Amino acid sequence: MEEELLRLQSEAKTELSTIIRPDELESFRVKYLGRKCTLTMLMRKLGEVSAQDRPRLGNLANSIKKEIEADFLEKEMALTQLQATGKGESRKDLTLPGRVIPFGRRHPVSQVMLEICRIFEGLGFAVAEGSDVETDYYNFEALNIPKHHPARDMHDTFYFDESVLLRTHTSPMQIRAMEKQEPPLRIIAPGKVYRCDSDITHTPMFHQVEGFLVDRHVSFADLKGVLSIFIAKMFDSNVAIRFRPSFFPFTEPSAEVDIACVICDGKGCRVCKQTGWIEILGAGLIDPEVFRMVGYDSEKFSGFAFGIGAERIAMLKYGINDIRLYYENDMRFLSQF
Ligand code: 2U9
Repeated sequence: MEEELLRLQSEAKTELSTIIRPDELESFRVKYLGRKCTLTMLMRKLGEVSAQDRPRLGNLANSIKKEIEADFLEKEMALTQLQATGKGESRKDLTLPGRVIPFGRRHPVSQVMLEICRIFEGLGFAVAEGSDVETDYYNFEALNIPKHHPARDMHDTFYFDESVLLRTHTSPMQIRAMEKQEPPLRIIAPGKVYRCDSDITHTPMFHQVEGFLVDRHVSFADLKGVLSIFIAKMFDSNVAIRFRPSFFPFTEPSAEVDIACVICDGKGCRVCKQTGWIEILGAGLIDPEVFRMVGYDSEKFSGFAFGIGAERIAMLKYGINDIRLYYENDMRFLSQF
């Protein structure tokens, strides 16, 4: 009997420790302290044990019963307290609808960047990414932007020190690519760029996708062909395009590319300043001086390059008139895209 009593004591302790709900506690009470419980049955059998052992076993049975009763009461109080503070298992309402997990989405500028990259990847261009922090050499010198050029002014460029800066375009990537590889090369460089500028059409940080192609016998006609395909895929396949002469230190000849205004269809409106045209990118044939800096022979090779401002393309695509809206993190604005 002693063995049975001790086993019961240990079983009761273990079972009580796992109880977390009031209904489990009631089952425990019936099992270990009820009128027909094992302990009561054992106590009733005390009359059958020898007179010598009876007092000892009787005392043991009584102390086990008291211990189980005390542990039971302690657990009951603990569960009542948990219920009152709302932390108890019984406070869980399993009929409540599940929590809705909000799904994020890509920022409109990221969407446009990806779309631009996909179009050029489809034309055989490989993506190259690099650091936002650059040196004066890769950002300016190697791109034929001499020491006294206005673009190098503190008012246009964020400097860390004399020769380390935040890149003002993704072109340094392309210089590095040319330093590593011989032509033919077809690369696009997407990424963040930084300029000291802020108004409704400029933010100090914006996104560019620049691209270039170098091979033998590359001409302006190749540039026109590639950019026409890009514009047809990005905008309407029938949109009118025009190339206007321009100047960039790293391309010669250079051009700015316009499309017929997507708002008024070329008729003239406030967005296109009544011209019927909207500028969407800059481009040109790579200046032989840039080739010289990377050790390419400009007698053998020629190439074209272009630069696209992603925010500008997104503004045109989505009819947005203030670039700063992209960076205010207003969910009412961003969740529309
Ligand atoms: C190398 C050589 C030439 C990249 C080019 C432009 C013209 C251009 C602007 C578009 C909108 C900058 O973001 S923007 O303000 N870019 O007009 N970019 S040609 O020419 C290169 C690049 C790399 C080695």
